[in-house]
Amino acid sequence: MRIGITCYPTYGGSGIVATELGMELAQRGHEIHFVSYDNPIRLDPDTPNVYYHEVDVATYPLFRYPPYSLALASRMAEVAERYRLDLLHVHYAIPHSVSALLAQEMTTSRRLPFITTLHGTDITLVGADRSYFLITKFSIERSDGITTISEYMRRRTVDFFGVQQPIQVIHNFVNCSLYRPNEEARSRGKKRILHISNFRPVKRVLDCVYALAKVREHVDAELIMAGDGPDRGSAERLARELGLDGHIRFLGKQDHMERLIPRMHALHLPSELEAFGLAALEAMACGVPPVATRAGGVPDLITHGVDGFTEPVGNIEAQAARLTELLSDDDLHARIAAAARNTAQTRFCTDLIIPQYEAYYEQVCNDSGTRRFQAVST
Ligand code: GMT
Repeated sequence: MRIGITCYPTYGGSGIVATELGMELAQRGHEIHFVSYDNPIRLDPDTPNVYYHEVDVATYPLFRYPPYSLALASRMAEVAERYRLDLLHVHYAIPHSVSALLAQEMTTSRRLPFITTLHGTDITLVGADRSYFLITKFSIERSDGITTISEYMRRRTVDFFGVQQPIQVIHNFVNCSLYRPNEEARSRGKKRILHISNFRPVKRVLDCVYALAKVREHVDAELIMAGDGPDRGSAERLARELGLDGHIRFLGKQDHMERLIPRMHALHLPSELEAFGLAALEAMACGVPPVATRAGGVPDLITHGVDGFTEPVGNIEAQAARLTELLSDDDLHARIAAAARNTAQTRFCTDLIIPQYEAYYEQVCNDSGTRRFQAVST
């Protein structure tokens, strides 16, 4: 198939999933066209069958807010015509599904179906905001196919937006050959706790710092903070105030998580809400046990006490206790690490999930052909 993919190209789970999906599909022989304002991170430009089409957003003195959504729609329609795309697949509802809807209207030679994948904050934060509620609902309902990444997100979208169309749950995935344990790398140096995020308030990054203070009462551990975003400054300040600055490293944005994660002993994900928790899945594939919050779609991924731990949001005491156990009890660590790797391999590995997207694409294209036929014949 020839597929157009649009996502946020910057650091963030939805862009990562979209990029890796595109590259996996390309390896399976599909022709993939990324349409976005920048080269998506993690996109290997050397991948055969992958093309990137940049969206130029012209400015004009009248434009207080340059209309990216329109420039995107225009580029999507142009790419769809020129490369005879079979469908568009957009990640993160706003504004991508609105642009896809416009591109569909602009494509007159045939019906161009589009699929929207809902990732989390597009529903829970942005879509819930009064300014975007109606347009989010409208563009979801007008999508030819809707997928989301956890059962929690499916329920939440149905309950909150009253969407009647079926929403297909296709979980996030991980490449288990790339993300794999490295015992040798883990055996060197101190015990290390990893946090990965875009440091937005929903990630509760300060909880990582407070938890480290508690863990260090028992274990000489350090905290590695990967990523960047609005709350990085306050996390750095708190680390200084608590006298922990020598024990926390802020790495900023990282391109090669598959190299960093296997060197860690635990992952801490204390989010207020997490639609799925891709960072936890990547850690699990590397045999790094996650300590996360029992929030949103996380229980779709982590079975408490089996392949990781989930504790209540904001209960730093309980989260720190789990981290301490993992860092001080080698048998427990080995058991959870093996189970985590097993979960990634048997439930969320690319070989299991990518075919689900392929089957869904076929289904949507077939349904959309039927719909077009019905429209023509009535
Ligand atoms: O919050 C992020 O990490 C970014 C955000 C996004 O939409 O870019 O991530 C969401 O999508 C990820 C990939 O599907 C999920 O794994 C994250 O759980 C989800 N984040 C939230 O719901 C807060």
